[in-house]
Amino acid sequence: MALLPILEFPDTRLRTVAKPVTVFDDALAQLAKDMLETMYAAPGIGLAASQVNHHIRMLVLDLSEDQSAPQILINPQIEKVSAETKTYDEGCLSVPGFYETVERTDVIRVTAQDLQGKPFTLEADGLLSVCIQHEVDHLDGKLFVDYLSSLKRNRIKTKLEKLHRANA
Ligand code: QAP
Ligand code: CO
Repeated sequence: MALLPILEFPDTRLRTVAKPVTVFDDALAQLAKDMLETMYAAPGIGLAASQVNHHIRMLVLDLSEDQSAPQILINPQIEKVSAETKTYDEGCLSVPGFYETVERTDVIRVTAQDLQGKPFTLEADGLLSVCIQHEVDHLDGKLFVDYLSSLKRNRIKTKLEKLHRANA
C-alpha cells in the first residue's frame, strides 16, 4: 500500500508519451493497486500512470460512489463509434482546483488488456467515455487544458506555478 505523488501542470514530465506494457508481472499489479489507492485518497475517478511519473500505458478508474467498481485498462486503444460529441466540465488531479468544459466524442469502443494481459473490449458513453478519453490523453502526454484557449490555459498555468512556489 502506497500513496504516490501526483505530478501537476505545468510539469513537463506530464508531456511524456507512455510506452506500451509488455510484461504483466507482480510489479505491474502493485502499481495498479497503488494508483487506485492514490486516486481514492484524492479523491478522484480516474488516474493515468503518467500522472504518478510511470510512463507506461496503464490507467485506473472507478465511477462508483463507494469505491466498489475499480477498473484497470492496460494498453487501451480507442475507436470512435459515434460522430456525435458531448461537452463535460472536466477536472484533473494534475490540474487541482480547475474545471473547464471540454468537447469529446460521445460513444467509443475501447480495447485493452487486464493485469494478466488478457484482452477485452468495452463500449462506453457518458461519464465513462469522457473519463477513458481524458486518461488515454494523459498516456499521450496530453492534458484537458490543451483543449482550452491559450488565454485560459496560461491563466491556469500562472496560478498553479504561484501555488507551487508558495508550497516550495
Ligand atoms: C478525469 O478527474 C475526469 O481539481 C478524472 O481539486 C474528469 O478524478 C474524468 C480532482 C472529468 C471524467 C470527467 C480534481 C480532485 C479529481 C480537482 C478526477 C481536485 C480534486 C479529478
Ligand atoms: Co487528468
